Amino acid sequence: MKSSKETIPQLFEAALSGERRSLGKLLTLVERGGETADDVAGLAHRKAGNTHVIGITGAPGSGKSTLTGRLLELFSQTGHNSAVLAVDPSSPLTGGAILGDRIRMDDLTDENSFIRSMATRGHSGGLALAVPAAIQLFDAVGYKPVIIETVGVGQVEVDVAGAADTTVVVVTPGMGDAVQANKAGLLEVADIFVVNKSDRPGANDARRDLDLMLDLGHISGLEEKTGYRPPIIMANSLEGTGSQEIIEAIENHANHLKSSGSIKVRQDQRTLMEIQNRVELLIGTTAKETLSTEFGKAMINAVLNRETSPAQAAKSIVNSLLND
Ligand SMILES: Nc1nc2c(ncn2[C@@H]2O[C@H](COP(=O)(O)OP(=O)(O)OP(=O)(O)O)[C@@H](O)[C@H]2O)c(=O)[nH]1
Ligand SMILES: [Mg+2]
Repeated sequence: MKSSKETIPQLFEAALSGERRSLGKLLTLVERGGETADDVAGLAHRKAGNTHVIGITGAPGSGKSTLTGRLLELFSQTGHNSAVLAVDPSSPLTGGAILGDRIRMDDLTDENSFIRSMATRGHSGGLALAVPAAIQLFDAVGYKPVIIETVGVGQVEVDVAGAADTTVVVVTPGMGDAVQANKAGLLEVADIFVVNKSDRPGANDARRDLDLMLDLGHISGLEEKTGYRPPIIMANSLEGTGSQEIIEAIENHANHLKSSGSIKVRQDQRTLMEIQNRVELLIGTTAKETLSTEFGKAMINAVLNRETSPAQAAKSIVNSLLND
């Protein structure tokens, strides 16, 4: 009988054999962070490397979840087992929104798809570690593709987009949405643009704005280097218009990544980022711990007594860490 005492390798084996409940438990462990999460990530890493990761980002309410649901349906119809990770970086404040998301998207779940919302609970570095680990877990147990949905409003989201092989940026008609997306740095990370809610007035203007920005080279410089220009696709995700075209654009981009060799560059870059994030987190944590040791307290006092400067104290503390 299965009990709560299942070990991580047991849970992982069960998840590999398609047991959804075990996969759910492992994802919870990954989300909680700490050494247990590292153990899960370690097992997943060894079996990962086979999926295609699609990032879907855009302003709040632009229709990312609705669109994702459409893509899931189409992937499922063509025999794909796809997984969705809906990431809400601002979760401590807007926890309700992500719950709403989960309910809306769960309506669309079938046995071929796995949908999971991930909140960061505000712990430092949480998102940077938990997102790649969750992707690798989905990858390891055979989900292909893996879709990450993030709200595109800041640097964190741009970083999360960096976790994807193909990034889809969703904009909507009106109020210079494309210009806003540009300011948020989202145009540079876009491999595919979707003008969603194209049933609304101003959809053609949004398309034209994006086209102009592409012409002006505001976006990436990838075009000159590789001959790839991000396509702009009009969609109405309430009705499903444009979804098939988006899937074709994703396949086209995946083929481009393979033929140009950039897939390896992206994946290597991603691995490097993950290691770097982990190094920074480990050093940061250890440094904070050092501050409450006798040595750390003595350094703080020396600064308070103006015997040494904050910069000097910081250097001494880092040196003591490196020589440990
Ligand atoms: N008119 C119209 N409405 C749409 C379309 N796509 C989505 N919507 C609606 O827009 C609203 C927001 O859709 P979501 O899919 O939740 O948007 P989201 O980007 O996932 O939102 P957050 O995750 O909260 O940032 C919902 O009421 C959808 O029904 C579309 O193509 N046309
Ligand atoms: Mg959503």
